[in-house]
Amino acid sequence: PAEKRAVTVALVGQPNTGKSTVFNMLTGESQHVGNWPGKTVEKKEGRVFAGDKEIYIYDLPGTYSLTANSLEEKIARDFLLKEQCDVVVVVVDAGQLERSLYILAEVVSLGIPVIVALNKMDVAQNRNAVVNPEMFRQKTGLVVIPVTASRHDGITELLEAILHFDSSRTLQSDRFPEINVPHFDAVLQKIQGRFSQGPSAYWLAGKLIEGDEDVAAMLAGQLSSERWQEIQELLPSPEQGQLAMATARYDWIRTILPCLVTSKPAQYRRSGFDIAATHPFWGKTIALAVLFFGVIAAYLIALPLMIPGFAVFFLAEPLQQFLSSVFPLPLCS
Ligand SMILES: Nc1nc2c(ncn2[C@@H]2O[C@H](COP(=O)(O)OP(=O)(O)OP(=O)(O)O)[C@@H](O)[C@H]2O)c(=O)[nH]1
Ligand SMILES: [Mg+2]
Repeated sequence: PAEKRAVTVALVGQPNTGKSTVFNMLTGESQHVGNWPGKTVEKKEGRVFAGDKEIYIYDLPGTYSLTANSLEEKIARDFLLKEQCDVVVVVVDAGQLERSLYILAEVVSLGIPVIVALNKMDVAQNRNAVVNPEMFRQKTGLVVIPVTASRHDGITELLEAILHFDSSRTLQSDRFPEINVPHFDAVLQKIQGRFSQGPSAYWLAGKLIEGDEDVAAMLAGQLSSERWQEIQELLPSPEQGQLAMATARYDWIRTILPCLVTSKPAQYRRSGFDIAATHPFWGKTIALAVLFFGVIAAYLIALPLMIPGFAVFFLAEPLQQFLSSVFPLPLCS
């Protein structure tokens, strides 16, 4: 029999977007799932056979960016940088699109083929926000699969997309988040074409601008000291660089977002009572009736409660006299 070809796939995305749910549905495993961020703290491997391929799927911890701010983020980042995965599936939350696109804005510049799993489509629909996968495809040039992982919707399509992924497909650079940051192009030029493996020069340049120490240490070790010196002279302060890079990514999100989501006007169906209660005549009649019966109801409920109160009031005096006769002074005076 023909040898099975292995494909490595990483599931990446913001915390709580549904990566482990997608993973479980794809692999039949049972990774910990719950409705709060930060559940997956280690990478987890699963395997599935499809077509003539053996697909290794990695569930990674949720991460807001590819900056190693926490151990979980470092695990996700190291996996993407060091393991040569064939495809990255970025799981985005269709119900919180703006936020969950941030990591996509960074991952697309890594140079690894990306598929977008547009998850929680059911949540978006319940919020009357229609997310349009076709527009998403057009605006980003990415393969976009609408998914509702918790109901297994779209999982077969996602597996198909992974199976048939055309790795020769190149992204058009004009669809990348454009980085309008001072000296970005100059830094990029100084490192472009120097590394045949690993992340793209585009991503590395961005990380240098952000003041990423690990990337800086790696490049300092691989470039000549003169070149590294030239680069360092171009770099802004880490704070300025991080702000500029984040702004560039959010600008990209804000340009594409309005094209991806259309909000339906809330379709609220008025019931018979709503119609009567807002009617010019019947509305006021109902309000008066509620007030009138409300007052009567208040008395009806209060009276039985008041009886024990009255009883205590009238019986207090004789009771005191009785007690003082049984227990003479000083207990009861
Ligand atoms: N409504 C709805 N809920 C979903 C869907 N997919 C996942 N969920 C729920 O979203 C929550 C988060 O899912 P997880 O799979 O744990 O998310 P995760 O991305 O692995 O989270 P971390 O590991 O913490 O980063 C859980 O409560 C899931 O049941 C979906 O398609 N629709
Ligand atoms: Mg998880």
